[in-house]
Amino acid sequence: MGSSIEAPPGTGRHPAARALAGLLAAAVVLAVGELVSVPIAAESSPFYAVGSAVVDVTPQGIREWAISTFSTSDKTALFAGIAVVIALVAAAAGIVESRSRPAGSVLLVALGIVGAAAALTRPGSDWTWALPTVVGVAAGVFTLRRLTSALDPIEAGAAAGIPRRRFLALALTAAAVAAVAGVVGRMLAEGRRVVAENRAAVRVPTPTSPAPPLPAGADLPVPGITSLVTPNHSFYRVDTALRVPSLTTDDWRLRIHGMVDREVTLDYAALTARAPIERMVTLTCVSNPVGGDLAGNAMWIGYRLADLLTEAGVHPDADMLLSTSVDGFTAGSPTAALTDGRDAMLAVAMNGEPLPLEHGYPARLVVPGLYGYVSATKWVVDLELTRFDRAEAYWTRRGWSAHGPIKTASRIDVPRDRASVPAGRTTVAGVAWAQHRGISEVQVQVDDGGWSSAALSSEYTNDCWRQWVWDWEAPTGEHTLRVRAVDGSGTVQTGEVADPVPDGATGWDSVRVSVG
Ligand SMILES: Nc1nc2c(c(=O)[nH]1)N[C@H]1C(S)=C(S)[C@@H](COP(=O)(O)O)O[C@H]1N2
Ligand SMILES: [Mo]
Repeated sequence: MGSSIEAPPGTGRHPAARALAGLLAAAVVLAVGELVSVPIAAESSPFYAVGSAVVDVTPQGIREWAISTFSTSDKTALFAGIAVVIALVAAAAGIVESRSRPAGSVLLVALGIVGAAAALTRPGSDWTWALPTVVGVAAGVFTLRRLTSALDPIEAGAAAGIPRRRFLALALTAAAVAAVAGVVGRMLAEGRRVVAENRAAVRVPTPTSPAPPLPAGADLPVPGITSLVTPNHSFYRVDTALRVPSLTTDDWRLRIHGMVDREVTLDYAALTARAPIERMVTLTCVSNPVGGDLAGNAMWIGYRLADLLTEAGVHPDADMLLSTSVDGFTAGSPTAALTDGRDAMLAVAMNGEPLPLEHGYPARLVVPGLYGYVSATKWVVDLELTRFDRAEAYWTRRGWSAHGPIKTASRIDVPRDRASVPAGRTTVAGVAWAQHRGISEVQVQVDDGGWSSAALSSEYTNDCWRQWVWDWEAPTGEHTLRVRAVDGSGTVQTGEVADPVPDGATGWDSVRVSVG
């Protein structure tokens, strides 16, 4: 390719090298797309999404022909077919790309639009499913521009040997990037698939201590209000995991050690041979701002931590349980909060399913009344009994408080902030929580008027949130609604405004509405 051949009009020199540049750029698109798809969903990778979309739009007759012609390898044939089309377009993209005429980049972007459209139309997709294609195409265009400009005589210099050396170095780099991204992406996706299969085969234990039945009126059917139970798919997620750890029940072990009489190590079978409890508990993140939605309520099944700690025999001066996840996150919980009779547990199920992978599969801690960062370790594998004056957990090292009891909070769900409502009777509603103390009253204030008591949903347990509803005779004009709760001990939620750092936000949630 070093010898100077006459290039066809409109294309650069070295067409074979340019075609190779296009192929490498496409490999980078697919491999980076594969890697970025891992934390999102396997089906969001551009290659897979296009394949699935092609299957969906292929007329039944052709599909039957493909199945009968390629028998069970019809999927392989399909992917091979797509690969050939991509390779042809990519080679063409390389040939027509030049420094002055980025037509090849435009072709890659066009391929990207097809990939993103396919991903965004997959069932269950959301906007994030476009990211693997978008990031992949950006990396691919960058690769294509670098490689082809190395072949451009203006940039690379006229001497034949120089562009060849430079091009080869760049091409090898692109190939290596594509290979590493592709292999790592495939490996991670495979880990996730293995765990998903393991989870699908896990049986949710039948609680020997089931949750009490829900009283009537515990979940009010008010439009726009937060439902009593948060479905798993909309449960907030907060963690430091760049990718969800892949931990199967076969690999899971829990070690209880430190200031104990006897070290205990459990595998999943030994854990689930114990008596499970079922309890509803509302989790809250310390980072939740006033009025925010980093809180969710679920029915958990798990094993009482107090019992596991008794088996190990906790030393009386061990005031901290330092829990560690398989990916190295740590939380420090006061031993007292785990042994004072509340239903602190090592949970394995959430709302009737094994824990979702994102929520700590196969086992996590749930402690009523403590913020997640000091208690709710997901993918938990290690419990060390220690002391607050000896150990520091993940977020405490980063400036957050060592102790994190949940502060009393209340939120207005309807009307929404800046909503317009017609004058007259309007429903104001929301939720309030003060886990393990319970909510005894919720009060609403209009502008600077007095505080009125809202109606409350029936209390289920004091470990979960409670809905509130207030009927407002709304007068015309601009108004501010405020809410505050009174906890089970009679303490009124403070109106003093504090940031989430270091131990949780305070202040009253408010909305502004225009009535007219
Ligand atoms: N392994 C691990 N567990 C973790 C965290 C984490 O970063 N890693 N974050 C904690 C925090 S800050 C919160 S608020 C809860 C959130 O739990 P969820 O994602 O199931 O809602 O998990 C806790 N458990
Ligand atoms: Mo959190």
